[in-house]
Amino acid sequence: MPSKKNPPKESQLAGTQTPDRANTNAKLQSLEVFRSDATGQALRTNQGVKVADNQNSLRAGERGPSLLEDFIMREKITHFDHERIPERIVHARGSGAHGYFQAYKSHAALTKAGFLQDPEKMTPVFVRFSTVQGPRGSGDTVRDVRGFAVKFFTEEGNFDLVGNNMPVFFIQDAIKFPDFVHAVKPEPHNEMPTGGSAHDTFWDFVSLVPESAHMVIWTMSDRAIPKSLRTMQGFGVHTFRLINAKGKSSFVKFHWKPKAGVRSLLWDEAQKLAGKDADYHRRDLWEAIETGNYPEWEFGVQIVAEEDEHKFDFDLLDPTKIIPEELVPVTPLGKMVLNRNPDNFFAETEQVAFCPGHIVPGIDFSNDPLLQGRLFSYTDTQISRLGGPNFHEIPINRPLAPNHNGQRDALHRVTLDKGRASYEPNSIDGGWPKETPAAASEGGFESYPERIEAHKVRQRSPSFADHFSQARLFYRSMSPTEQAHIVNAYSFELGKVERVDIRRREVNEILANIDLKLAAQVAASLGLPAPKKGTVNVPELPLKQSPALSQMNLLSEGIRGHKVAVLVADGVDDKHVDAVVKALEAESAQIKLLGLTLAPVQTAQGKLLAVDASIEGMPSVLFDAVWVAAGKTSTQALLGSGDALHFLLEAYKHLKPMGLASEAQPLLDRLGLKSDGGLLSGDDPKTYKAFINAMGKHRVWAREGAAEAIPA
Ligand code: HDD
Repeated sequence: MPSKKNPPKESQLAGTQTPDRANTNAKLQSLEVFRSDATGQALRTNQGVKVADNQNSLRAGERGPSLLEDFIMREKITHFDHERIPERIVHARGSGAHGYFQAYKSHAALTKAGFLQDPEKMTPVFVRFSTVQGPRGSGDTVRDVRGFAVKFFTEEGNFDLVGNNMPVFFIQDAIKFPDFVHAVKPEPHNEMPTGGSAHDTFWDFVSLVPESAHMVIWTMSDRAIPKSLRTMQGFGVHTFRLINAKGKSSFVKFHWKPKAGVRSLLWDEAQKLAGKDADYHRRDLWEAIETGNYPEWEFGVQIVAEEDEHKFDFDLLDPTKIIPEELVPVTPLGKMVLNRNPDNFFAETEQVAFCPGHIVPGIDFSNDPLLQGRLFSYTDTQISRLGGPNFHEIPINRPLAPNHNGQRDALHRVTLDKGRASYEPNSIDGGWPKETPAAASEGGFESYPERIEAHKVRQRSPSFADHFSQARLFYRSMSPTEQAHIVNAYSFELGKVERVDIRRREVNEILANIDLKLAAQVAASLGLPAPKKGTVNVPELPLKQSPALSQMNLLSEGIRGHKVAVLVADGVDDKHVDAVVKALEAESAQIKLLGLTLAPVQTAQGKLLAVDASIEGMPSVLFDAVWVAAGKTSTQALLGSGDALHFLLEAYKHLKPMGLASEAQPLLDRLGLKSDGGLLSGDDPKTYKAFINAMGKHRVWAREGAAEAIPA
């Protein structure tokens, strides 16, 4: 099993490595001069005084009162009293990682951005994934949008791509963001629910705001319960511009495609995980990096020539619309690999400050009114969250590019600016720092000189008016299984809404406009009449389905990083365990041996076999698949364990591939489970292969009907 002690061979890390990775990592880290290592150092106060006693405060006599003069205790407690900073108003719960970006080749024809010119160049990145609704301590597996924010530390300055794992958004104009967030957040009177949207204020808002329909159906789909952070797509959402050295601009949409494929949890699994391991996604990301199974994404763009801006049946500036990949395929630009965990969660993941307004020459904004508002909001929020306008000096936010200018002072200023002239132009300091011309060879930033001739108005363009046709496209592009999950999600969420008029409005005025069958199914589960027709005319799109939207088409090759539980007990056949583990390790799966307790298992051959965890300690929801090893006695032991039987039944119910040695058949008999395409028994390499193939399909979807009949 790959572990920190036993990392996979370089050759197993297909596609993620370059020969000089270690050097590059060392080089990138050496740029971060702020990392502090206390190894071998004396304990001192913040003023540098060595501390002799960190156990006892200063007092008048052993049993006497504490003394105010105890500067050591006062300093320590004062600092502690102020350890918390305000959490992010949205996206408070997050997990971060370092890595690098590397272009596949030069993309000079498309953009002059330096980090996209040279395939040899590795640009450091820091990524923060997040949920949106819940506070810092909320569960990872709630139904929610996931933030996907990437900070590229390019030589020309920081570029932040602050995206989500869904390609659209709830609203079309930033002025509505506080309304939306107030509606989705826990309700103000009782601060419930934590981490979810299944409550009245959210559904009240979205049922009154039809522009949210497309994004809401994404959040009711399996995309909102990702299996892990490394199995999510990422999207820049808005249309941006890329500009080449000749000044030619193209519209682009940014995409991240995970090497590990796009996979999701089942809803029952997600809910259980929120209790069994609230840090499920954070832990998965951390462990994947620690064991050398580096998450990787392909970075790409959909490119629309300037002159084609108006050739679509939607507006490129409308953030509630995708450009279907069938119309404009994604052009791959490079890859991102996450290969280093933070040293300090607070200093890095909590203090990192993203802003969509952080761009570099060769990239520019579009006039998307949601993006335009974001350009203001992020810097503004950091001022209260991170305590002033110097947050760019916090180590995790510092650009690797130099950043000299005339900005001075303010709270927590760290830089010690030398010289007398903090203004420009100046003659006193030789005129420095000076402007740089915008020519590509020079590198000064220049905004794209878009011609604008317009009235100053508060108006939405009529080209933003269709709110349903793409929601419909999404629904109709889903497999029947995915559609069923969407019906269940709407039913569950609306079922939690107390007010019947809100439920009815969502069904009649939103869902009926997306798809009448969807509306009828949700209505049935809510005990409402099925709507006969929609409330608006929804344009029929020439594109009836977009296969690129269905996760069924987005699985990875192979099972690298999939987690497999191998159940063992006293009397297990250790040769069989070896053979299974070898077969799975050859595919770079991550294997855990689970016993009835943490005690080593006595094998049939008389050896002691160490286990990784107990069956009770690592429930089946933590795994992608399960194998039961051979052994007559061990099977008897498992048959006598309620935990083991529950583990298997739950794995079956969650449609997980299961493999059992022939001798373990009595377990299936006891549970009344029938073999299927993903429930296999046998002891030969052919069975292992079939098991691995079933894992490659992620779940045994054909089992869904049989599994539903089993009590949860
Ligand atoms: Fe936002 C955080 C993504 C619209 C205002 N947003 C934040 C984060 C992500 C996004 C990933 C967390 C960054 C991190 O990890 O620190 N936000 C989006 C996307 C949007 C979007 C993809 C639409 C396409 N956001 C949006 C609007 C506004 C904001 C319209 C305000 C007008 N977002 C914020 C914020 C946050 C934030 C309040 C909270 C913490 C922070 O910025 O740094 O300013």
